[in-house]
Amino acid sequence: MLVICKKKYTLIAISSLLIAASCSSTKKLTDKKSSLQQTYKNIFLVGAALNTTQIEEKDAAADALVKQHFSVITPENIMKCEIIHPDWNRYDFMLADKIVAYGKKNNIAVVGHTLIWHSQLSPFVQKIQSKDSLQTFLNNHITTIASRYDGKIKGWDVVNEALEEDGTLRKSIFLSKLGEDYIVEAFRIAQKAAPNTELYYNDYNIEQPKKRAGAIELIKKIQAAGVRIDGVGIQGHWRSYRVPMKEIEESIKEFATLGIKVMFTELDLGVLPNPWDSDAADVNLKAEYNAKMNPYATGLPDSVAAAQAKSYGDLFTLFVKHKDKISRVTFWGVNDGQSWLNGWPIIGRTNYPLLFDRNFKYKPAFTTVIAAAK
Ligand code: 9MR
Repeated sequence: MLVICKKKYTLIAISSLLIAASCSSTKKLTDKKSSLQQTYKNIFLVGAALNTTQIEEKDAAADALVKQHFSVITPENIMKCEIIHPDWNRYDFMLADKIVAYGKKNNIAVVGHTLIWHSQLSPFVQKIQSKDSLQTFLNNHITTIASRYDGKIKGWDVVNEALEEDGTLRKSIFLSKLGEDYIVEAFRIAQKAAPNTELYYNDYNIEQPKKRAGAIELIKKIQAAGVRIDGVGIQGHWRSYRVPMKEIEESIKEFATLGIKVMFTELDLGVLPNPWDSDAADVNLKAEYNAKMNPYATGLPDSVAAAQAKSYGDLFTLFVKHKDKISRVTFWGVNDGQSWLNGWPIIGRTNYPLLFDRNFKYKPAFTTVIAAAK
């Protein structure tokens, strides 16, 4: 018995030591550097997209960083149609409710992503044949979800990625069945269901001139219909060695003249080559793996980390210059290992797009982003 007790106490002592060690290392991690959200407090909100593990608070290291650094969070996936609305008459709010509760508990704003998107639709939506049924879906989907969280979240990406690269409307199921007015309609329904929630249009590459012109036309159309739109989200999936600074600055200015908030909503600066030399963040694009396309599989060279830090620094300097027009900058993930860019457009690569590395350590880019605010 005595032996057992001794063992038990030894075990308790060891596990206490481990807990203490892990607490102190988490503490060290969180104490080590300035906080992004504090540094940018009077400039704009700084956010991150959270994955399911993080939303369920099963990732302690990420949790500590989120609470220290971010004033706003976006669910990376769990508010998308295929998860939140799996069947005609069935909604699953379990995880969406969790992120909203997480935000409330920690005093972090939540942005809903996304109500109407051609991708990640539930199979039942893809099978809809008639215009009337799709119109009913649009109405039910937006009304049910947006009203549930009205007054509880900051804003919604009401429509996501409705444009082609040339600025014309994307040939989606919504366009083909409902016609081009579906976008104004989506905002009209959202405005009614969520009078206390900001409403945004969100897309990638809309800093590029042709697509930007398409986005401006679309936003003007919503405004001309007397429907509310509060902001535009430029996603910001760029490559760190080729950030389109000129186009970004032009876009900030042009979108701001529409009288709406400008946001960078899915920022990540990947370091890997793109097979098509493109920034189109179309989740459906795929290419074959080959080692040449995965040059940093064993680690990020210092020179590449330094170049990325410079790009992030330059970009945030530009954002700060236009702080009167920019309301939020959100990173698409917390650490490099959790980024979607490890699996897209080529599965199995090792990318390094964010401010924290795979071990939640601060990268040089963190320092330049902090410095840009000062
Ligand atoms: O990062 C998201 C990834 O985990 C998902 O597999 C993918 C498909 O749902 O969507 C990714 O997020 C996308 C976002 O919702 C819209 N803009 C492009 C983002 C990256 O593909």
